[in-house]
Amino acid sequence: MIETIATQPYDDQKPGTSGLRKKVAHFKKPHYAANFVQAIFDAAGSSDGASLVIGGDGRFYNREVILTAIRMAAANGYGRVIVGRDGILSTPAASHLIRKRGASGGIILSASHNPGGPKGDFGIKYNIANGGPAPEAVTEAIFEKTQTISRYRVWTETAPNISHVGETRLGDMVVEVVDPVADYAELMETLFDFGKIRELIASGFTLRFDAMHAVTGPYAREIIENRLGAPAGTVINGEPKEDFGGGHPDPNAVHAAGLIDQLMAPDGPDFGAASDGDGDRNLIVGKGILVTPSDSLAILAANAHLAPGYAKGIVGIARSMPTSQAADRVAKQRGVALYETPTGWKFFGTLLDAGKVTICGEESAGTGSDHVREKDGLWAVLLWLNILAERRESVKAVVEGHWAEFGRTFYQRHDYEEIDARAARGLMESLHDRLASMAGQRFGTLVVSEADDFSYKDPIDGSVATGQGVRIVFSGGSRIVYRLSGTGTKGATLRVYIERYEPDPAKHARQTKEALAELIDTADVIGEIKKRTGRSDPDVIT
Ligand code: VG1
Ligand code: CO
Repeated sequence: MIETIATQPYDDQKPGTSGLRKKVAHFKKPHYAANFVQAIFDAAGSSDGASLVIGGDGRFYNREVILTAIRMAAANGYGRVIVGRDGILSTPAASHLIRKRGASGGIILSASHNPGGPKGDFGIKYNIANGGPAPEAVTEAIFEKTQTISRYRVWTETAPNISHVGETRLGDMVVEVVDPVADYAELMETLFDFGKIRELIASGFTLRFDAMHAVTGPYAREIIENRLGAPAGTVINGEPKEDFGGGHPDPNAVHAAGLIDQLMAPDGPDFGAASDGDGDRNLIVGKGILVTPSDSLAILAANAHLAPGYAKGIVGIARSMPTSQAADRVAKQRGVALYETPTGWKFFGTLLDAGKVTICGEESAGTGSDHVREKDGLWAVLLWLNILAERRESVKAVVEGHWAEFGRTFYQRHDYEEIDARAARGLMESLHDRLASMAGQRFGTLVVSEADDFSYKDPIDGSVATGQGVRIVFSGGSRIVYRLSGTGTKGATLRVYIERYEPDPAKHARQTKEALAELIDTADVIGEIKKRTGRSDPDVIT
């Protein structure tokens, strides 16, 4: 039976870069999650008999919200929900299921790389029928609905057990529980030469995959250990836990330091990788070398044709604006298009759907292709392995060879986390105020050639996104970019992105922080970071 529950709007349900993210305690306020789910259904349009995919990264509170969402879907006219067993679906696996099953959309419960557990974060994200994150027009419509909501609909009876694969019913709706890994693993087999990678591993190539106690554990075990024959134990921290084992499932130099240390040891493995909470990010480490995500994007784009799924070559590359321009050089040399979009995967969807690009990436450790409409951590790992299996060179040799051919783009991102929100806004406003007078100004040896606030007009649907980050470009092409994060749940996070191109191979072996020293100092001078935030150093450097 359909029950209608009276509720009141919350004023803070505006989705950020990737869905709605708040502390668990915030999500547990009366009707908070239900309000947002109803707003999704109201904004998504007709659900009559449609299919909906539901899954999440297994974090604390996942199951409760999934069971509520199933009951709400039944009361809102959906014909079928497709749920990962135990509520588990990685973000890329959910994207694939939506596409494969022709669902009208999907609800992904995740706060991605943010910590979990009762004191951690929770999140809800809506993906549309193409499998990708809802574009801004849809997230805006959802937000509008949350502001006027007065009731939501829920099926009275409890949702069926989601721990067993199979079909049951709730009212008129079919509840189909699926193996979260099977379809995804099958898709990977169509893109990559599993036989070649198996041979590489059998030849003594050693690897480590750190699942960080997050969602990719079962996926990586099935694919890397079972199907590719890596020895048991290759996947570490492979048991998904509600609080990610107390860790922070962000595969970067700070939170994956243990894995990186192993790879820096002379007797360590040949290849290391890690993924984040919901499985869409990737970290790639070779013996003695950490591959920056921007370089990884460029290298994958340059070598993708070595994998069967991309043997015909790529048609174009898209990267988010703050991502380094290393990929641009590959696009230019290969004669394919390069698109620069705002931060967040939702901006790649139209380009992928229109067949304008094959590979997309962000500096935040996200890489993916037209196989789904999300970034995909394990996909990036498998593409790397396929390339290594073809080239039979070390990661270090591949990276250094790439720099020798295309030049090296030194790159760092500095994050200042949980800073005072007013101070952060003041910093950005002050930058805006000075933009017009910036060109021509000199800072040490650096001269500003252009300065703007990035805005983007989608070349396919014409939609416009403004205020996407302040860019300061210097003559010679070095850049500093400032923007505020749209995924944090406490205070504000300032991200400062710094890059410099170095064509001279004799200078490629320099340490990044030395190569960028003058730009790093200038970032503080122009941004007035210390003065305005009281912070002398970033919390995280990636
Ligand atoms: C961050 C990253 C962005 C990424 C987003 C979602 O956003 O910078 O590149 O798309 O997280 O990734 P922001 O607004 O905090 O800079 V995930 O893996 O958290 O879904
Ligand atoms: Co993620």
